[in-house]
Amino acid sequence: MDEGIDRRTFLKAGIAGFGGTVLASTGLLTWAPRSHAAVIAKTFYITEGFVTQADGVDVYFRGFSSSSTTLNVPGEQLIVQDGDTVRMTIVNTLGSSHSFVIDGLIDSGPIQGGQTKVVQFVASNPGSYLYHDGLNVPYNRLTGLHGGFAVMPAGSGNELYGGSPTFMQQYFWIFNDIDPAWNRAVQNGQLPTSPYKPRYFTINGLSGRPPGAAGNKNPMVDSMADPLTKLDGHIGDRTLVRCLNAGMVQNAIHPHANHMEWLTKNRRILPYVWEKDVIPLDGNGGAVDTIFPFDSPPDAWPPVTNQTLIQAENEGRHTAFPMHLHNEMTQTSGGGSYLFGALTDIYYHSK
Ligand SMILES: [Cu+2]
Repeated sequence: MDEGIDRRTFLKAGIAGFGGTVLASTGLLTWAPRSHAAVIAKTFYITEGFVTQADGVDVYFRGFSSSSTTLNVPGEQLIVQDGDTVRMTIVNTLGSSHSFVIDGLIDSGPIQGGQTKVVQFVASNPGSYLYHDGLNVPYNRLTGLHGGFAVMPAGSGNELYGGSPTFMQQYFWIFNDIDPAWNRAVQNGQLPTSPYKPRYFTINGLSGRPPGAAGNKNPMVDSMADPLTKLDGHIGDRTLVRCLNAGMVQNAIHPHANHMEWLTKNRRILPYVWEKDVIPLDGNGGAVDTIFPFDSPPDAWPPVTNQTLIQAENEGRHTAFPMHLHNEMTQTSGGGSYLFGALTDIYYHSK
């Protein structure tokens, strides 16, 4: 029994406190390039609480949160540029030790329960990174202590790395898979004793709700409707999607409508840009960067053009195509409820 437990505040991540408070209502990463490096200061509070899953079950999580009274799973997305000095203040409100790690950039070392640590580093190697707790691997990371970190090339607003294919907007898709028995062990300060059996699969902390289900199209709970997760664009709005996997499961990212351009794998720039309709994403911190071109879908009938989009919108209809993972288990929750898993929608809008 962890005696620290009564001192702590258990948060119920509700709807309002959950997910990217600084990003406000959208998952779009907004970015304006600068000609000079800056000092970027950010404070994260390590907090804990419960998040209601797609089948109604409350599951224990810990997160790098934006305040001591919220629970953010994943933590807020951060974007800086090459050469910036990043100063992170990590306030550990829990009784257990945690750390803040970005592989290749920073490792805070252990931060004891109740302690605060400030770490500073210079951002380099433009690309997409998972920040995560490097202690008690992989349990603390799986329990929610992770988030997305992006380094832009200095002075560039439309490249992943200097000279990369260009984009007009960018998003994170941060995947996780959750075994509540493992989270419960972390809550109790123990190591899990059961084999890993993930029951929930999330993108940016949310699962999908299929049509007809309670919460369908509620952006607070349905990843297929949440602006933190879905893609929005006009025809031609080339969209960088930074895909990171905090979970254990190997994923296969499969968008409808367009193939995606596959730029990197685990931060290595690929020698050729392949256009693929399924892109593999490794478990345990895997990373791929892709561009969804937002072309008129070549296989859609009737055709999708700006004109048909205008007409559809005038008639009150959305034009959206799903992105789902191509392994069956990830499309479920609670051990089998189909379409309550990691999927989202790609919305085409008229200009
Ligand atoms: Cu499909």
